[in-house]
Amino acid sequence: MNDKGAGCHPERAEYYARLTPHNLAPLWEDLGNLLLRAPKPEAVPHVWPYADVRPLLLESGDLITAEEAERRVLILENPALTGRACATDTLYAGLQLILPGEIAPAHRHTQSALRYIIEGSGAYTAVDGEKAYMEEGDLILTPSWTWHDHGNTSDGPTVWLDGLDIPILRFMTTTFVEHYADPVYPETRPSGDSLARYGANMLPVNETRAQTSSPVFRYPYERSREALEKMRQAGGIDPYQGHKLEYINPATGGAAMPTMSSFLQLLPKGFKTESYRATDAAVYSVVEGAGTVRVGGVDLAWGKRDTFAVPAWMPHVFDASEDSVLFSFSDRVMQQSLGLWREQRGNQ
Ligand code: 1HN
Repeated sequence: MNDKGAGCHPERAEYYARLTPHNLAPLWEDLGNLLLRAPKPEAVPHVWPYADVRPLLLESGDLITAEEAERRVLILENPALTGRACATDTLYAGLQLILPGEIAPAHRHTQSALRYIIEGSGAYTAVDGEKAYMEEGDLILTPSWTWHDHGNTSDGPTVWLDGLDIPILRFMTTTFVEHYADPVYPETRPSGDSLARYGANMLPVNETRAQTSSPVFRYPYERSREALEKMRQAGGIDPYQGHKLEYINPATGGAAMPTMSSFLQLLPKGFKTESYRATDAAVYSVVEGAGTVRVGGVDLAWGKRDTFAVPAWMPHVFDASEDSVLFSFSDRVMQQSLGLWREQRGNQ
């Protein structure tokens, strides 16, 4: 309560009470919550250890099929945002399970989605008629309004992290979904076609189609991991992020999708980052290694296959106790395209 407030001024309180039935409210009472000196995310830092989630996720496989569920996913709920499908204020994350022989039926939606493969080999996502076969550590995209279905023709369970811009599209009231008439969308291109055309540092000649999202659907871990290793060998390291690369749309050089940025970073054993914060919130998946992150005053320990959330504008410091590789996605590109993104290196 400030000294402008109703508490010190009974005549103002009486006036405010008469505003309410007209659906009016005095801005001056609320201005301090609307104009913040710095962002105040609702989300809190949190880690979802894979050892806790995995048995519960596998249990869901006995309760419901992928086809009945449409998508058999456990939502990673931020403890401060339960019931809202939010891992951070702006990002949705979930862990999806698909068992051998199952299919998750074709649909498309305006939300952009990314999948980061955590466990298993040989399941696939088909994107607009092209299958992308999954290996651990691969990034697979299903850009906005692309038809997609998943299948598992391998002999083991496959688990991946889903990252979607659900809270962002909900806020913009731009959510649409369509279900395909058949469970599986027809195959129109051979698997690997998009990577061949767009993923060899070349582009098809005379191609004019608009590219708001990357035409590459699968970013194989092998290649990204090798690039990080070469960076390490070359020497020099960013004190705030270690060796960090962004997944890009090769047709534009920009982020792979318009609302979510995605990254892979290598933190060598014993490396501790300097304090860093930015206005984008991020969800991390641990591909290799172990360590801790101190974020917004909270210490989170992480290991292989764990997922953790770093809310917006919270200073964070990574400490890698082993050679570690972290995948992450964030809302950075959306903020950047609106001219809003800020970062702060060090404790100024
Ligand atoms: C979705 O379509 C998928 O296609 C995964 O695998 C998770 C969460 C909310 C809304 C749509 C998928 C989703 C989703």
